[in-house]
Amino acid sequence: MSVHLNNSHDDFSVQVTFYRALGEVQFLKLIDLNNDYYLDIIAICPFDSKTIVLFNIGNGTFIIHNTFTSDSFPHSAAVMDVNNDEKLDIIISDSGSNNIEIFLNNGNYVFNKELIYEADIAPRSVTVGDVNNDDKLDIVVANIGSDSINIYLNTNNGDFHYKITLPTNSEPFSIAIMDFNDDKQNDIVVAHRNEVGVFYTDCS
Ligand SMILES: [Ca+2]
Ligand SMILES: [Ca+2]
Ligand SMILES: [Ca+2]
Ligand SMILES: [Ca+2]
Repeated sequence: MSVHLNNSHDDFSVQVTFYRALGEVQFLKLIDLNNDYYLDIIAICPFDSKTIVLFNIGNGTFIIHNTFTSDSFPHSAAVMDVNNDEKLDIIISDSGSNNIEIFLNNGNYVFNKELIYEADIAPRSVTVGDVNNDDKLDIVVANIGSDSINIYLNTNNGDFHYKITLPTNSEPFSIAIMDFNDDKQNDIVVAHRNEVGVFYTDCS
């Protein structure tokens, strides 16, 4: 995994490698995990079952802070404070074991697997957002193997056992949450192999 630095000519010609994976790196997420205003990197290598957390130390250098292992073929990561301790945690969709795995931040940004929720078949993409307007972030997963999404409602300070399943069109690869029709209710957008679909919140 490497970063192309923007030089003064905007040609991004300087490539700096920070991590060499055994298998392919198939997922990247940029987020400031440790509240120092520098975006950090979460990268996933499904074939190694590994997630790598690299911290940005502010001068174009990323250092590997933590790597952790999933059961089988992790494919996507989302970030939220699951247990309300004001430290961000990482949620992984593990497409080989048909689970979502929650790695809690131990306070020093070491992430340990503490919770597992069952998904349908081959959860390929995970995201978080408030889908029922209660100001608590929920977890939503796209299952490429069963043509479905699972919505895990945050029912009580980080308890996600209440699961709703919705059928989708063929092969949902990727999922995101936002309010597409400006009705103040978040909607869910799903990317399939050849199309994009939106689930609008039914306010009736
Ligand atoms: Ca940071
Ligand atoms: Ca937390
Ligand atoms: Ca919610
Ligand atoms: Ca909406």
